[in-house]
Amino acid sequence: METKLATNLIFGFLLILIFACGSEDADPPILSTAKAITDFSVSDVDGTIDEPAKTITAILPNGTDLTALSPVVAVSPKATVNPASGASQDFSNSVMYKVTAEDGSSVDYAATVTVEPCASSDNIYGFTYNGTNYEVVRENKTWEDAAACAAERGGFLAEINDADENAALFNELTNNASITNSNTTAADGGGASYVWIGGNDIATESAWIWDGNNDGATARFWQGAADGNPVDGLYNNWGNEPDDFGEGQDALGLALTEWPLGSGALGSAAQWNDVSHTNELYYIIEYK
Ligand SMILES: [Ca+2]
Ligand SMILES: [Ca+2]
Ligand SMILES: [Ca+2]
Repeated sequence: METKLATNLIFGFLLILIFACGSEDADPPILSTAKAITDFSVSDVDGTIDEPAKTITAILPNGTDLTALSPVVAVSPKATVNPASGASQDFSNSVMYKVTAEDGSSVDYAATVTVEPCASSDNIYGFTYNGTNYEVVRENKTWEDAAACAAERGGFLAEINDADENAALFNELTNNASITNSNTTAADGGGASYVWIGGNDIATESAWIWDGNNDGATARFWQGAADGNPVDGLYNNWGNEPDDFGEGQDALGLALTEWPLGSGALGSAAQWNDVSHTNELYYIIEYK
């Protein structure tokens, strides 16, 4: 009996020892609560993370398609993120990124991606004439890109409807818009200076239309070359043009100087010339 009692005591002691050791092992591990987005980049542009607000913003170049972007997202150690880093997302609207910590707690970040405007406000001169708002944009674009920017801003390349409007625009361009003429020249326009307005004959040679947002909804104002005719009595202010010179000239420039520059044999400042639509010129936006 004594032997058995001793054995039970030893066994009991061992049990207590094992239990004691075991209970130490069973202490719950400390799980990380860290759940921050620590880095966010999209198309090689670093996003700005506002940690208190749980928002992320990034601005991509004008023209970027926002519907399929794959941001690279870094999160706290042991946390996970959904959508995953590198997963393609549609950023037409903000996208929520849920970060889940090791302990299962989570937080949502709203990621908003926008594109730069097509024109910098530093390069825009706005004015009003006869109740209509206009903007002169001192940035060089092809006629199509200028028309696209006009449309993006809610307007159209200026459509000049009468001599008073032409004179008012020319006055603003030459006296108030801070244009350096040598920054907006067309080599095929006698080396003179021009700004884009909304006319072109891109679709049909010699059929000149107003289509300042390039949407195909048009009004024809001129038919033919320099010896052509106005259509429906609409205003024109051509120099000795249009002549579709050289490789072809399909877009409408309002001249800031005479052309050819220094001679003026073909036209005067404030008149119109057809020049290649691939020239990169300043432009005038009109708003209805
Ligand atoms: Ca107009
Ligand atoms: Ca032409
Ligand atoms: Ca011409």
